Amino acid sequence: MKLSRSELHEIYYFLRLTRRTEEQLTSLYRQGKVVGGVYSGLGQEGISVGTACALERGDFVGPMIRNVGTLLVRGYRPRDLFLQYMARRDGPTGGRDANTHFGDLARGVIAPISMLGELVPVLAGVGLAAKMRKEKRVALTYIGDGASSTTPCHEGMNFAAVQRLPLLIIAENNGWAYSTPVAKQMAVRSLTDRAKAYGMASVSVNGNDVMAAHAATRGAAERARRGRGPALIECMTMRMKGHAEHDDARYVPREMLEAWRKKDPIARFEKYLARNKQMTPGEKSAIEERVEKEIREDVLFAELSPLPAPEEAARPVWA
Ligand SMILES: Cc1ncc(C[n+]2csc(CCOP(=O)(O)OP(=O)(O)O)c2C)c(N)n1
Ligand SMILES: [Mg+2]
Repeated sequence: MKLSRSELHEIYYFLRLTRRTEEQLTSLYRQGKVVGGVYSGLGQEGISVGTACALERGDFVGPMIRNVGTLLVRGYRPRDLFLQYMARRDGPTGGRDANTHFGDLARGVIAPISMLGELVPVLAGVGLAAKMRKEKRVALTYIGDGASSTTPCHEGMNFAAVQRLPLLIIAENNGWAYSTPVAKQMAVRSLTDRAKAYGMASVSVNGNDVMAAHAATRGAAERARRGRGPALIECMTMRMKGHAEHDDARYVPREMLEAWRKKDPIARFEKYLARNKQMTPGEKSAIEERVEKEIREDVLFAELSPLPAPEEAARPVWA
C-alpha cells in the first residue's frame, strides 16, 4: 500500500519526536532530575513508530519500556514522558509511578507490565473481547528477544493461535536481553520459529526500516481483521545503548555497535524520502523546527510542574 506524502511526513515527525524526547530524558537524567532509571529505544524508533502508525484509531496497543514512539503516535506528548520520568504532579500517574508505566483506555493504550511477557496474554484478552463483540479491533503488543522466553509469552501465543485472535506480536530482536546475547537466549534461529510452533503466522523484517515495519503490521492487521488470526512480526534491530542509562554495555562488542550505527533508522528513512522525492530540505527543516519547539516547551512545562503533595499519595488507592 502506497503512503501519501503527508503520511510519510507524519512518520518522519514521530521518528524525530521520539528520538528527541529520549535524548532529552537522558539529559534530564544526567542533571539528576529523573526519579529512577532511563530506558532508551535508540535505534529502534522505526519499530514503535512504523507499527503504531499502521493501526486504526480503535485498535489497542500494549507498549513496553522502549516504545516511546508508540505512546507519541497514540497522542501522548513529550511533556507526559518528562513529567512522568521526573515524578511530577501533572504527569500521567501524578508522580506515583515511573518511566512508561501508564496507560489510557480512551487512547487504546494498555500500560506496560514489568514482568516480561505478561502483556501477551493481556493483549490476547483484548483480542478475545473484540472477537466476542464482533468488533474489527486489533490488539498489538511488543516483546523483546528475552521476553519471548517467558512462560506467559508462550501461553499467550498458543491461546491467541488456538482462538484465532486478532493479536499482533511485534518481537523486537535487538540482540540483547540485559547482558544475555540472543545466542544464549534460544536454540532456534529466529523468533518466527517460536510463532510457527504454535501455528501462528510470522514474518521477519528489517526493524531499522520503518516502511518494512509499517507494511508488515498493515498486512497482519488486515488479515487479523478478516478473522484469520494472530501474527508475530520479528523486527531485526540492535539495542544501541545499555539496558538503561546506568549500564555502559561493556559486554557488547564495539564492532557490533559500529556496524549498526551505520544502519540508523532515521537516517535510512531520510534517504528513502529524498530518493523518492517525498521530502524537500525545506519540509525537513520545518518538521525538525516543529519538533525542537515542542521539546523546548514541554521540558519547560515539566520542570515547572511541582512534585506531588504527600497527602495525594493515598488518594486514588482502592482500599
Ligand atoms: C519475568 C521477568 N524476568 C526478568 C526481568 C528483569 N528484566 C527486565 S528487562 C530484562 C531484559 C529484557 O530483554 P528483552 O526482552 O530482550 O528486551 P530489551 O531490553 O532488549 O528491550 C530483564 C531480564 C523481568 N522484568 N521480568
Ligand atoms: Mg532484547
